[in-house]
Formats: sequence, structure tokens, C-alpha cells
Amino acid sequence: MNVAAYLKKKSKQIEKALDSILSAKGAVPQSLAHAMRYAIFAGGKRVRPILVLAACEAVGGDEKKVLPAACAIELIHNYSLVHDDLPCMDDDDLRRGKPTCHVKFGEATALLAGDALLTLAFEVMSGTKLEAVKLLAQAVGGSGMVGGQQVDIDFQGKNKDLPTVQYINTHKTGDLIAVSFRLGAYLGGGTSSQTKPIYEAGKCAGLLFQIVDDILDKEGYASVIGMHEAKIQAQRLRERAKNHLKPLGHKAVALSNIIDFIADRDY
Ligand code: GRG
Repeated sequence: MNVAAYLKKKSKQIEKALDSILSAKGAVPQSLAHAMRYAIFAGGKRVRPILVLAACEAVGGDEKKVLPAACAIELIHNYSLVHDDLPCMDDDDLRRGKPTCHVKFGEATALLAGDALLTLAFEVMSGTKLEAVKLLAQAVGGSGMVGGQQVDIDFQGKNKDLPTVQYINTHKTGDLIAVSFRLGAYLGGGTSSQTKPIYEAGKCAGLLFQIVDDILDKEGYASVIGMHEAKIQAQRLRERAKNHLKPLGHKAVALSNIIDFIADRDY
């Protein structure tokens, strides 16, 4: 299977669905709607929503049932980037090579665009299952992504030990990726013997994603355990993630190939 072609095809599908979700929000003030669209259509890779679709495929599920969750996860991912770029956080001027949302629309509007994207995500999720809404909320709230970001902030400029770096990686980045695997399998109608190993693979892939990011940026994990050890860990996580998927057979080939894509990315 050609993973680049798969990602391109699925990414178009996600963009179409995101476009119709944002277009349906008729009553949003224009300035806010512009900032929301700018944040969403700025050239992201759509890795997380594609993982949702591939996890659904791995359980032989119907893609239509997971598309809303896939879009909700991408809305949340982009809200987190808009907020992460704000002056009170990372204070970044560029994202994906373009001016960040607050540089383009001002801080207050960027903050509100993030809020509106997060809220919209849960409106979209309300059309799925209550359990899925809860799993997503847990993954991105105080004990998930937001908690990971808080610990990252608490330790800024301080030496981080390995458990702290692991906590940050697991929650700040890992939880949203892990829940993408989990919801794709769950909402795709997977049995618990399918959903469990897919979620385990997702946890490994989530950590892998951040370790690869740290290796590319020469920081975080790579600076605590060293570049060489970080590369060994990344290789181990890739193998563990793919091993979890083996019992699912050929249906999980796309998911497995995306794990390789995450491990091999060089940008
Ligand atoms: C501010 C609530 C809040 C949370 C922030 C995810 C996050 C938590 C911050 C983003 C900072 C960051 C660089 C995290 C590492 C994960 C990462 C590389 C995200 C970018 O993901 P990609 O490469 O982005 O999937 P695209 O551009 O493809 O959408």
C-alpha cells in the first residue's frame, strides 16, 4: 500500500467534512469565523483524523460512523495549536510557515477562535455516543492534553527528570493521538478484543510522535536521555505499536503504515 497516496486521499475527505462543519455554523460573527477557518485550513497534515479513519478500517467499521469524531479531533488539535502559539504560551509568530492566528487576527480573537473550535468539537461529538464524548473529554482536559501542557509550563527553564518528560509527552501530545486510535475503533463498532490492542498501539504511537518531534528539535526527551537513546526508544515504540496491531491482520495495514510514517517523518 502507498501510504502517501492514502494520506492524501483521506486528508481531502477530512477537509471536505471540516469545510461543511464550519460552513454550517451560520450565526458566527464574521471576524471569529475567519479566524476559525484560518486556523483549520492552514495546511495541517491531518494525521489524527486519518488515524481515526484507519482505526475504523482496522475493525472493519463504516467510515461514516467515525467521520464526526475524526473532525472533532482535528478541531481540538487546531484549537490547541492556536492557544499554544499565543504570547502567554509559546509566543510563536509562525505556524506551518504562515503567520499564527493571533498575529493575523489579534490575541483576543485568536483566543476566542480556539475556544469556539473546542466547543464546536463537542457539538460535533454530540452526534456520536456518550461514552465517546467522555473518552475525548478525558483525553484533552486537565488530566490529558491540557494537564500535560500545564506541567510543561511548570517546568519551563528548569531541569526535567525522565518521569516528568514522560508525563508531558504522554499527556500533552500522546493522549490526543491515543484517543484517535481508540475512538476510530470504538465508534467503528470494534469488539473489545479489537479496540483494546488498537488503543494500546495508539498510546505507543502518541509517545512515538512526541519523541520523534523531540529528536527533530533536539530537545525534550532527546535532551534528557540523549539523541542515541531517544532513537532507540522511538524504534522500540514503533515496534510495540505495530505488534499490538498484528492480531488484527491485513485490515490494520493502513494504521500500521501510518505508524511507520510517524516514526520516519523528518519534518
Ligand atoms: C494550549 C491547551 C493547549 C495545549 C497545547 C499540542 C499542544 C498542547 C501544543 C502544541 C505544541 C507542540 C509543538 C506539540 C508537539 C506536538 C506537535 C508536533 C504538534 C504538531 O502536530 P502536527 O505535526 O501538526 O500533526 P499539523 O501542522 O500537521 O497539524
